[in-house]
Amino acid sequence: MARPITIGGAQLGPIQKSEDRQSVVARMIALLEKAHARGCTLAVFPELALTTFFPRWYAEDIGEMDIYFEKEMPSAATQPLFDRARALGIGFYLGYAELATDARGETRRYNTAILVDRTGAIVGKYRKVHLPGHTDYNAALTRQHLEKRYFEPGDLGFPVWRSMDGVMGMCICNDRRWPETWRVMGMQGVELVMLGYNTPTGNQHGGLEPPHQRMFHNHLSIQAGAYQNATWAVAVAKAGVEDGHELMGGSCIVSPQGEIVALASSQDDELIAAECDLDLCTFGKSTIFNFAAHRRPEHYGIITGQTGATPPAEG
Ligand code: CDT
Repeated sequence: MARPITIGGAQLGPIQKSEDRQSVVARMIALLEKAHARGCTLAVFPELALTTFFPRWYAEDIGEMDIYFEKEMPSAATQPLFDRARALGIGFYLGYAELATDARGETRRYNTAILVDRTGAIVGKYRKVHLPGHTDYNAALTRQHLEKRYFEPGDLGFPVWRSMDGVMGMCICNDRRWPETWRVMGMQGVELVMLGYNTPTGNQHGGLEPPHQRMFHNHLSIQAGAYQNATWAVAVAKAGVEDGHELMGGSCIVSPQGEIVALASSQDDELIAAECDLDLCTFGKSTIFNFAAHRRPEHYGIITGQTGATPPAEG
């Protein structure tokens, strides 16, 4: 039996510091209209989709960056996106910076994504676990990447949700490079992993990793994660030259066989779409990646027992 769902990857071009949320939301709604015209019932937007990628800027006082965070969702600025999506019958993944207050009344900052269903209800929330970059200003780098300064690691794990006729999971940008991200969702039977990203075209450590390799690693990570867990994946960039810094495009939709079935060709606002039959996950999940039949967890303890690698002693 087929379970097709037509999904849109709603890539955004650059968002300059000077662009306000109302303008960005208008661009996102235009992409939703295109998605609807192509028969999509689910759309994926990038990581930190509402503003410029502010972690490239250093602020001594991290509170100065709170202007880029959302205190509630939907917010006044994003309500039109929720309203239009519901009217069109499209669910969506949205990445944003979340300013939360914990049970003790303390402020928490997360790099967050939510999944909204076709009725406009928020089905689930994910907070980015693998935060790349560094905490303090580093003059040796060609560019700062201060996610570790402005966010704390997510505290929600990698949950999946049964929604919109499938088992849905989310992660964010750097998470895609970590097989653990995919496998934890794979172990919950995930059928579609949605993720947004903001990935600089150049390596901040210098020229050792040219742009073509960075794009290769982007796709390699997503294709491997999808194949090894027999899941669809939709990965969506914020791309182009943002405040003088270039972010790669390459948004893609990947099948459970690990093949790219739709690929963005620009570094601008662009909709890619594909009909994704969620039942195609069954083949991999019941054969080569039949976890119950083939996994050997008694040999995997080192993965959760430590962070750094421990090579054998020399000599
Ligand atoms: N946003 C994000 O996670 N970007 C990272 C690049 C980090 S370079 C220090 C990524 O993995 O694409």
